[in-house]
Amino acid sequence: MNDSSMTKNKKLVQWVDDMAKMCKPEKIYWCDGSRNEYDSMIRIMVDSGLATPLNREKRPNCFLFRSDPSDVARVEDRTYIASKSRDEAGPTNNWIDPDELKKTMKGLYDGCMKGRTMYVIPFSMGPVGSPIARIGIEITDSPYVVVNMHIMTRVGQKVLDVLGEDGVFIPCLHSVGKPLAEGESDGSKWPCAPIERKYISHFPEEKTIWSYGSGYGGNALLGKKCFALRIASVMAREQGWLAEHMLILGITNPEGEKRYVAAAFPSACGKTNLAMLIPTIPGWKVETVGDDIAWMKFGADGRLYAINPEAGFFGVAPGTSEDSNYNAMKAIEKNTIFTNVALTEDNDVWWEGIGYDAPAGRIIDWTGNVWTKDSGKVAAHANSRFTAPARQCPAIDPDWENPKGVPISAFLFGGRRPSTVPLVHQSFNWNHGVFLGSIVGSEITAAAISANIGQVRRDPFAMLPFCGYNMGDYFQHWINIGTKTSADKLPKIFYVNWFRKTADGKWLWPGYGENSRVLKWVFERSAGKGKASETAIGFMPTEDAIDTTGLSVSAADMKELLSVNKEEWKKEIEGIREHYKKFGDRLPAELKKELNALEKRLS
Ligand code: O2Y
Ligand code: MN
Repeated sequence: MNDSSMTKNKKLVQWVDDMAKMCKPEKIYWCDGSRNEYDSMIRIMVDSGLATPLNREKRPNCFLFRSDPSDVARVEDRTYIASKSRDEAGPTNNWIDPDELKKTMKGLYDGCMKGRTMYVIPFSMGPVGSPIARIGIEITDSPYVVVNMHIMTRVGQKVLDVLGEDGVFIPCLHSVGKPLAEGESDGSKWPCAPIERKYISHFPEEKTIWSYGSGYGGNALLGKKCFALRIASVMAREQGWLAEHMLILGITNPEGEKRYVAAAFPSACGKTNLAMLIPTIPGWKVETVGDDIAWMKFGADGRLYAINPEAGFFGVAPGTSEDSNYNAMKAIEKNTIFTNVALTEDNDVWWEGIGYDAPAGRIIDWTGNVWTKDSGKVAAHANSRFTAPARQCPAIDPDWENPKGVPISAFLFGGRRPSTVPLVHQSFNWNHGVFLGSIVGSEITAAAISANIGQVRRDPFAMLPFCGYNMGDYFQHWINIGTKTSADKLPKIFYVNWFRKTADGKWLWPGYGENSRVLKWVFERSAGKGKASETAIGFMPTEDAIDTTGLSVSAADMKELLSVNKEEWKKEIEGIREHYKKFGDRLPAELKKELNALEKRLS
């Protein structure tokens, strides 16, 4: 079958027809999501040389891809929010007039799929049929995107069945932007367009996504950042729910009581590691619901329930090891796609920070060249990735696919802050918690941007690259959510900082599994227990409130980790005022009030 007879949804059939007329593919193929389909798609790419099968004993059903060196990551400066007015996109987004952008992109899309197959991928973000889930249809000319979407989302006929004759879907159009001439083929070359012709475009009023020119990650797997965050954040605001850049984990105490926590950290702050953490405190267990995105709606009981809209992990490889993330290493032992990592002589994968030296024998780096340790280059690209089914994570939560979602007891916010921000503090109430989310940021440490070293790059709610509308209105939406239920039913809000350093630059906190000690306090506080004292910045654990049994952090360092330096916080206030200025009159009055109150408490 694998054609439009798979659906009776007239709007869908019409849209596919319209897009085919514009893109002019050689063939159209409707994806059924079957194992057979995945295997044959992989086979096509192995035969062309784009995919390398890995060692069958060590990594069954695993494949390696190498992208074009110009197409290795999300391209934020080519990502657009094309709302009707610039103001609606707000000061933190790239805005282009939607008519102008469509005109440019239609010119690029015209005939862009010549010589290629147009794949139609019906996908569900969230368990199929869940009241929190939503449906998207991605049209793409990339078989690499098809196989990744198989892992990252739920694909196929079952989705079309739920969509029915007049169900609503988010149209997601994607092309690698490399039409083929008569008789031409890609061979082993990764197809994409040059940077100035890449466009990752969002039309929030139409709830439509158009992506052109990149085949990589968040630029091309449109269910992830484009739909589940940028477009979903707009839908969530309109419909009274939350679409957040948050991991979701379940934590169980030795008595068997369980609570769920959702946590937002800027990209590259260790969300996947925290989501899969193995506690160092005896008797405690952490289980994973998701590592990147949470969709949350109020349940009939007035609590917020979260689903992970994704079905897989698109995790960064470098730095992932059995020490940093044992569960991730287990999850990627089979049925996994690797992109831009290094290849060992026995056809296994390797990357910097995998926990052991590169094995003897020939190593091929992510560019396809022979690599040696003394080359001065990395073998795996810094943004190389694994795409692995979430069900393969040994710590996957039994309720990770519960269509109702899981009830959230606590939100964590955090970033990389070598100074000022303590290991953990809790907001006084909801609005103060929204204030904490709005000031999330990481300190700039890279030598390359030395002029800004020590300055905080604000990434409110870790949503800076992912909020599909004016960030000031997004803050207001969070404030409004707090009025929809009673305070006791709202998640408690915390700010954590695993990255505090001594004056001479040494980490004060060991991180990884030891973060469970902080989660334990969060668990207790959200249960109305746990010892805390009131400080100028929020509730802080009393000296004996964090379980330090067996922890190799000195009492002095613990004191430093939990200290509040008023002078540093006064400087922080100046930075927050500067950050808030950007939002003009869209900044909620509630947040101005919180900032003034903090200033007063510090004086
Ligand atoms: O470069 C990309 O396309 C990947 S970025 C990414 C991937 C998984 C989870 N989060 C992110 C992110 O940038 O936040
Ligand atoms: Mn992310």
